[in-house]
Formats: sequence, structure tokens, C-alpha cells
Amino acid sequence: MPANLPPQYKEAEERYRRARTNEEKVLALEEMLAIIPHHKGTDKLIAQLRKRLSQHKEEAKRRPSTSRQIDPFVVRKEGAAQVLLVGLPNGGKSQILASLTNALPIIADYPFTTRLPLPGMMKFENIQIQMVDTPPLMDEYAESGLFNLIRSADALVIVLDLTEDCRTQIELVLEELDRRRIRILKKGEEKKTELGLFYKRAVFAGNKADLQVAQAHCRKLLEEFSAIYPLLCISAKENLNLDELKKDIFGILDTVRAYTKAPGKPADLQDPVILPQGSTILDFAAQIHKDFTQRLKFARLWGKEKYNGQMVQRDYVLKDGDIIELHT
Ligand SMILES: Nc1nc2c(ncn2[C@@H]2O[C@H](COP(=O)(O)OP(=O)(O)O)[C@@H](O)[C@H]2O)c(=O)[nH]1
Ligand SMILES: [Mg+2]
Repeated sequence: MPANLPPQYKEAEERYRRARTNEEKVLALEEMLAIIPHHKGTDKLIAQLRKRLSQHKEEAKRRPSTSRQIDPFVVRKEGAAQVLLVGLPNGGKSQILASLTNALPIIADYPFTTRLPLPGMMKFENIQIQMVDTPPLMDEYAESGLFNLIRSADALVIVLDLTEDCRTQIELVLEELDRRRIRILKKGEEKKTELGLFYKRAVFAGNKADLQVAQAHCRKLLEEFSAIYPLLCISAKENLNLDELKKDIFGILDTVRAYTKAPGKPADLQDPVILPQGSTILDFAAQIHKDFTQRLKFARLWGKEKYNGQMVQRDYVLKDGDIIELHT
């Protein structure tokens, strides 16, 4: 075994040793091959790894993992919404997850460090949003699982690398999504339901804004695209604009937060009821208690702009921040 292999290699090798399925072994081996330095001393090892990789791939084809096994590309939704970090390799998706949540992804400057989705919870004001780090869009191994995950997500953060031209990256990403019948909605565009097509809202985040080379690309990105998509430049490493990013993420979720209030008592603003935009007082009541939908007579409302305890009917459409007193 050649000396001075990087620690990441050792970690991947450990994952390989512990892997129980062929799929897991393939992932670990590909990672090892991506990390291993190429020189005379490693030639033999690389050849061995390649051979083993093709054996495991063959094996995996012949004996696909049984259905009992848990699919790592299915991420159970938690919190108010599930938002995916997607993009090309090295944009900083994993770094963004690390900066926004408590999750501990592997972050490194070689491509394909992230092979499986990894969730983490992000606090935004009084709610928790689930952020999910994902493998890059052109990862063949991840392909079908990844695009299924994207189809079921509530929204996306499309991560761009500001050290390179962003228009090219945007075109590539949109093309990859489009090939899988996933369309990104433009600003102001209504959510559509069309057979066989998946419409998603997304924030475009140009990352690495801390770097000097990023400045010109950031300006160009804002100039060209900010009229079309929600967009901003951030630095996940230096915590630049991350609060703005959180706001933008909440903004594309198409959800409202409403609060219950008992007569004569203040509302509990720590515990919102989270509903899709367009929800009514009746939808709100149904969330609080099944019976309320039958028994509800009217509601009083305290909103941001007007309605000082004003009476509203069951079909009143909620706005973010509404406080509601239900009367039965
Ligand atoms: N300067 C700078 N580098 C970053 C930033 N975010 C990530 N990186 C670096 O970019 C490389 C790729 O990051 P990673 O999160 O693994 O990218 P991923 O492939 O999209 O998950 C790593 O070397 C990171 O340290 C940032 O905000 N600023
Ligand atoms: Mg990554």
C-alpha cells in the first residue's frame, strides 16, 4: 500500500470496507478513485481498484439489491418544507448545507465528493426547513434517484460557482432538468399542473462571492438573470448573504404561517400553522382540529395590515402572519 494517501482516501476506504451491498461498494470505490493521486507509486493500486469496481458493478447488475433495503435516495420530509441544493460539481452545495444546518457533509475540491443525498434542518425565523445536499446533476450513478428526489422536492436552490461563467452553468443545469421533464418557474409564473411535467420554484445562488474572481461573474449574473429568477450572490464559507438566502428560500415555498389565538389571550407566535398559499380559514381550522370544520361559525383576525380582530368568513384567504381566533 503506497504511503501518503490523503486522509479522505482512508475514509473512503473505510466506507468501502464497511459497505455491505454492491451499490455501496461501487460508491466507495468511485470515491477512492476520484481522490487517489496519480503517480508511479499508485499505478498498481489504481488498476486494482478499477478491476474491483467493474466486478462490483457487474455483481450489482446481476443481483440488484432486494426491495427490503432502504433506498438512500428517498429522503423523508421533515419540517415545513423540503428544499434541495442542486447543481454541478464543486459549486459549494455541501458547504452551503454545512453553513445553514447542523449536518456534517464532506466538503472538498475534487468532484463527486457527495454521492448520496444528505438532509439537515435549517431554522428560519420560527420554522424549520429541511435542506438536502445532493450529488451533482451529471453523476451517472445518482441519476435516477436524484431526479426522482428533485421531482418530489418542494423547491430547489440551484447552486452556481461564481469563479466561472454562470450563464453556461444555468443553461447546463436547466437542460439537465429539462431532459427529465423538470421545469423551473420564472418570477411571477404560476405553478402549473401539466401531465408528465414537474414545475419547481428555485432560488439561484451564486456561491464563493468572497473571492476576487467572483466579483465580475456576480455582477453579470445579477444583470442577466435577476429579472427572470430569484437570484443572489453568497459566500457559504464566509457567511455572506446567507440570511438573504434563507428569506428567498422561504419566499419560493408558496406557504403562509398563521397563528392560533384564544379569546382574550395573546397568540403563540412561536408555533405557526404552516399552510400552502391560497389556504382559507376553513383549511386552517381543519389543521387545528378535525371537528372545527363542522362547528366553525366565524373567525376573528389580526393581520399585518388591517383587521383589528375583524370578523372574517370561512373562505377568507390567509396571508403570512395572520393571527386567528376561531369561534364555534
Ligand atoms: N472561497 C470559497 N470556497 C468555497 C465556498 N463554498 C465552497 N467552497 C469550496 O469549493 C469546493 C467545493 O465545495 P463543496 O461544498 O464540496 O461543493 P459541492 O460539490 O457543490 O458539494 C471546496 O473546496 C470548498 O471549500 C465559498 O463560499 N467560498
Ligand atoms: Mg458536495
